Amino acid sequence: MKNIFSAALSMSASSSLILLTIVAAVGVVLPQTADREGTILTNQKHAVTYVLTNDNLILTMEILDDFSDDTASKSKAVDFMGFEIDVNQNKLVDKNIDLAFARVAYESRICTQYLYDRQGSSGCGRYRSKASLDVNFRATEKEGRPHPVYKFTIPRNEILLGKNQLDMVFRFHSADKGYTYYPAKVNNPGYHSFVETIRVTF
Ligand SMILES: [Ca+2]
Ligand SMILES: [Ca+2]
Repeated sequence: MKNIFSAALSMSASSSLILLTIVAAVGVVLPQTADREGTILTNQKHAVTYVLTNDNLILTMEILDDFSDDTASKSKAVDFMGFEIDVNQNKLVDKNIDLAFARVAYESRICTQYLYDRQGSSGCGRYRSKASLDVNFRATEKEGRPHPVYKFTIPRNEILLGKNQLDMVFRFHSADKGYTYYPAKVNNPGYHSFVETIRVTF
């Protein structure tokens, strides 16, 4: 009996050792890469910055010259931001391929949509995403006075698809100042356009 017990004990100890060795080996094979940070656009009115982690792209959009808090407004006069991605990078709006991220009207939660064409989109939630949105009115490094700040957190495997770049357009709406588009408001019929985009390389 004594011998069997000690044999079992010794096997368990060597199993633990093997397990530890495997854990250590996996740690070496799959190193965690450092977060990458950058600025996509910044001027006196607006800023878009990002942090790319192993799991998420975190995009922060700020209206830097708006000091009236309309982020929770239930009227149409709301401080509002969002962006669209030309997923297949062909400058065209492609149904059920290209994506839009913004905020659900009158609520502080995220709206994720497929674009359909220049005019239309699927409606919030039809594109099932694990992305989230944090709506704030606060000071940041870029502006010391409280202002509208939207933080989008998007799983990178939903949008980067193994690539290291995105073609994007950004839309800001301030209740006081109206709409601003980046890189530009393209003069074409419709609301959605990828004729001009900002190519972000991470
Ligand atoms: Ca405002
Ligand atoms: Ca496209």
